[in-house]
Amino acid sequence: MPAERTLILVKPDGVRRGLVGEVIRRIESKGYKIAALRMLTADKDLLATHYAEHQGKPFYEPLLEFMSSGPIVAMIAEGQRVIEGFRSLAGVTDPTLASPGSIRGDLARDQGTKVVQNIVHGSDSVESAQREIKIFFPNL
Ligand code: IDP
Ligand code: MG
Repeated sequence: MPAERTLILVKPDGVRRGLVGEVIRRIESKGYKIAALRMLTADKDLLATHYAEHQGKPFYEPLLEFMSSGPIVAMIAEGQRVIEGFRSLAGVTDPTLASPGSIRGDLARDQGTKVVQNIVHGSDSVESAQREIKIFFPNL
């Protein structure tokens, strides 16, 4: 079977705290391949496309504000079942509840902000992965 691909972001909190290497280490140690990688500061138009499903939610504007607040690192990771595999490495959305051993469980906590700052994004389905990879890597 051809390997699956997912879109992973190290969010501005992860970059600010110097955790890019730690996130990549966990992805590579698990055995997934980094197929592409770039650093960028995302503008709100790009983020509105990426987070379209959350438009209208109370944390939507804070989410765009936070995600455009500094550089992020975008990656394509590859491997069998990498979409669910990375979601498992990342842990659940709320870092207070994310299991110890996961990226969010080990490296993030509630900061009392309107939007949860939780270090990483990972696509949640094959359809989302294809859509999100096109946004951050239009040529791949
Ligand atoms: P996910 O990143 O675990 O897939 P989503 O539900 O897709 O979670 O939400 C996107 C991002 O929006 C989350 O990673 C988090 O930063 C933020 N977020 C999600 N739900 C809430 C919430 O209830 N309050 C504050 N921020 C949230
Ligand atoms: Mg999501």
